[in-house]
Amino acid sequence: MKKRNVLVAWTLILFLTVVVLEVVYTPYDYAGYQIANNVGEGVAQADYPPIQGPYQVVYVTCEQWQFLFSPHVVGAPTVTVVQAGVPVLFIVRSMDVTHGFYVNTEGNFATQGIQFGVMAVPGYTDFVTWNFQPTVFQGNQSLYHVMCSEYCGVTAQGLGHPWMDALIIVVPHGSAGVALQSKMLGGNLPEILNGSAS
Ligand SMILES: [Cu+2]
Repeated sequence: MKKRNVLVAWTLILFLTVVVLEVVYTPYDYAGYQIANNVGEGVAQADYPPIQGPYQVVYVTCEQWQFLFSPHVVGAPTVTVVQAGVPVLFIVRSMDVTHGFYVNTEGNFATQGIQFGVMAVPGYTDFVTWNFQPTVFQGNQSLYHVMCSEYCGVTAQGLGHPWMDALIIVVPHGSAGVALQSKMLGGNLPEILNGSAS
């Protein structure tokens, strides 16, 4: 092999390695990500921002490679439904390795309106509060996309960290919203917790 070809080959290998690492390790690299919304990498317990209750309590179990909600949509454990205007207390646990429970508005990452999240550290109970506002309803619901923001391993296509996602459906405040929420959740409404989580 000519010296030049060896150089070209190694340059290509280095370039591809950088690209692959960048794609795989992009927990906080999404376009539009705002550092001010970060609860802090490595934070085991966090509530950002500290919002007063009463809360709708949603449990999130993180595991390779999915987020499981309780309560959740009937037949869809990775989808939950919350009511706008009532703060949500997400209680987040990991069953295996460290994951990141990271929420943003659905759609284009460059135009996303909010991002918030919390680390899911094995052995800890982590929590984060958020008051979903009824701002972007399409029909009678708005959608928030959840993804894992901590590299947590990879396997074949269709599994692994890059495909670890979930969905939060926000319904309007009030009795009509609650009726819809109850219908989607099969009657299992989130428990309501009074007080402050901080
Ligand atoms: Cu993960």
